[in-house]
Amino acid sequence: MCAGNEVTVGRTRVRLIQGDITKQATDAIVNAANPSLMGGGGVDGAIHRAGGPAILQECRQIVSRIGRLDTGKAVITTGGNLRARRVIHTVGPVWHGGNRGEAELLASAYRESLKLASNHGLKSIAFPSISTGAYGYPMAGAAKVALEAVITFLRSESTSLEEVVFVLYDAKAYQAYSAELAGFMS
Ligand code: AR6
Repeated sequence: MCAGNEVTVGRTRVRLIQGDITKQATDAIVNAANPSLMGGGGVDGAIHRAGGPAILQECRQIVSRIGRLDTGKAVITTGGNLRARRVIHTVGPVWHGGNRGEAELLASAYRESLKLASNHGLKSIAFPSISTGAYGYPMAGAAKVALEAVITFLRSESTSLEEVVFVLYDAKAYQAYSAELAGFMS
C-alpha cells in the first residue's frame, strides 16, 4: 500500500519525514558514522552532541574489541541522552563515481542496520540519508538504493520492526526520497 509519503510492507510502515533525526523518539536512530566511530561532522556530530558522552564511551569499547568498522557494517550503542534508546552506527560508502561498489555498500549499510535492530527486538528505527553529505553520494541515486534496500529487507526477512522512518534533513532530500518512493510503488 502506498499513500504519498508512506508505504506498508508486510506489517511494517515505511515513512518519510523532513526533520532532525536527533529529535526522534523511535527505539533506535541510525548514525551515518565513519570507520573510526569517534564522531565527526554532519549527522554524526549532531548525534554525539545531543546524546552526550555515553555514546562515544561505548564506541571506544567497540573499537577496542573489533577495530575500525568496515564500510557497510553496523554496531549498536546506547542512545545516551537522546529520546531514542539506542543508536545504530553504520558506515556508508564514499562516492567515487559509482564504479567502486558504492550502491552495494550503501544497501549493505541499511540492511545491516535493520538486521541489528531486528536482532535486538526493536519496533521502530529512523534513518538519515546515509552518504549524501560529506561522503558525496548523489541524492537521487542514494534515495533509490536506500528505499530498495529497506523494502527488499522487509519483504524477505521476518522482523520485529513495525516502523521505519527516513528523517530527511532538508527539502531537497525529502523531495528526492518522495520521488523515488512514488516511482518504486508505481
Ligand atoms: N538529522 C537528519 N539528517 C541530517 C542531520 C540531522 N540532524 N544533519 C545532517 N543530516 P553526513 P555522510 C543529513 O555528512 O555523507 C561525518 O563527518 C545531511 O543533510 O552527515 O554519510 C561522519 O563522521 C545529509 O543528507 O554523512 C563521516 O566522516 C545526510 O544527513 C561522514 O560525515 C548525511 O550527511 C559521513 O558522511
